[in-house]
Amino acid sequence: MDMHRRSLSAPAGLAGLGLAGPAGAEFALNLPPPATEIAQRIHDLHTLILWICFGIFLVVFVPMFYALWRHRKSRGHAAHDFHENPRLEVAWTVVPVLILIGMAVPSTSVVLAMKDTGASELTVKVTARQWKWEYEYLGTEVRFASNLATPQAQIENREAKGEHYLLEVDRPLVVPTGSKIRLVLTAEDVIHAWWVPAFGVKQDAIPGFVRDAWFRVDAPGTYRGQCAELCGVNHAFMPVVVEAVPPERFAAWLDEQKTARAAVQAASARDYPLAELVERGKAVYAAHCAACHQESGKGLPGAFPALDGSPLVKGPLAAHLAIVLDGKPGTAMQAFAKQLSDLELAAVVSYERNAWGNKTGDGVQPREVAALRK
Ligand code: HEC
Ligand SMILES: [Cu+2]
Repeated sequence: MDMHRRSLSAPAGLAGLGLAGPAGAEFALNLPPPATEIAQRIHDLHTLILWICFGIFLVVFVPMFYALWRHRKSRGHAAHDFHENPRLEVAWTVVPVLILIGMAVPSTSVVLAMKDTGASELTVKVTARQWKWEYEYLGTEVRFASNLATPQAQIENREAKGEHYLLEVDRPLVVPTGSKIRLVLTAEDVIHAWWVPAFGVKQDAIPGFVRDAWFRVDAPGTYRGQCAELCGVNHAFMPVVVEAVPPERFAAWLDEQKTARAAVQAASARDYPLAELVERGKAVYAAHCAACHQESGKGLPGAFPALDGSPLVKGPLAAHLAIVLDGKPGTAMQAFAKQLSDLELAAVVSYERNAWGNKTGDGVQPREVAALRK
């Protein structure tokens, strides 16, 4: 099936107009190339409605401008003085009604198809948080967070921006090609929206509600999108990346996740020297905490507290662990107990206690974190 051929692509010459800035090569007047049947149908609907609008435009404006020009005053035209023409009035009511019905029928059919999440082969629960997506493959133990992977140095213009600037993550959502994937979406803090333009999916994730959406991709590849609901200062930093792989590779990937999970559990079962915990914690901090508390540990005054020099971080372990595990309800500080492994939690807490100017010289072992979970 060639879905792309039928699409109306913008004349290539437009890209050379210099309107497009750095993304010039991608500048196009149309929707992005569809990768799913629904996206193709949305695309076709959009094209159909555009042509209908264009037809109406011609029918209304061509005679109007012609009449204005033809019957202009300078030619000595006097206005006709007629009123009420039942035939004409019925026609200009009935014709638009028919046009509207002609538009409503295909639109409704596309909307119904978009909402039909039945008979799906795989369900992934998507939980949105400030500012990352969490994916849980229902019926399996596989569950992970997907964080922005663009280096901070690119964001702060200390390095050149990469090809997928702000559209890259550490762990993409992996799905099999050719299967109907159902997403059930919710959020833990504010409203976010999961959006992948090539799939024709844009669904709000709302705290306290579960919404669903679906897609089926046929071509293996990497598809990118973004959060599409303004969700706080780092709204621009929670991209969506989906990797569609052939079913055999998907099955192998699922197995790898199980093995990796067992390895994480095994890794959490022993003690580590403090230096190693701090070293590991630095990476966990960069991936999960630095977006708010900053790499420097200085936070952002008024929004995110500094951890460098924080009495809570330098104080008794129990209170420090408690806020990292359970978060602080009603604030952006989320509970990390379910998001991170015992080892990651032990590492990040040990790191905070020994990074920057915090030189407590103490740390916490994974088994101590495990004990707190019960
Ligand atoms: C989405 C933003 C965000 C992320 C990500 C985040 N925090 Fe926080 N954190 C906050 C906010 C906001 C507070 C202040 C809560 C309050 O009002 O007391 C806070 C408070 C804290 C405190 C208490 C500091 C003090 O002096 O009271 C610690 C410790 C902490 N965070 C550790 C972490 C760790 C460790 C991580 C990563 C695993 C992390 N945070 C990730 C937003 C965040
Ligand atoms: Cu968001």
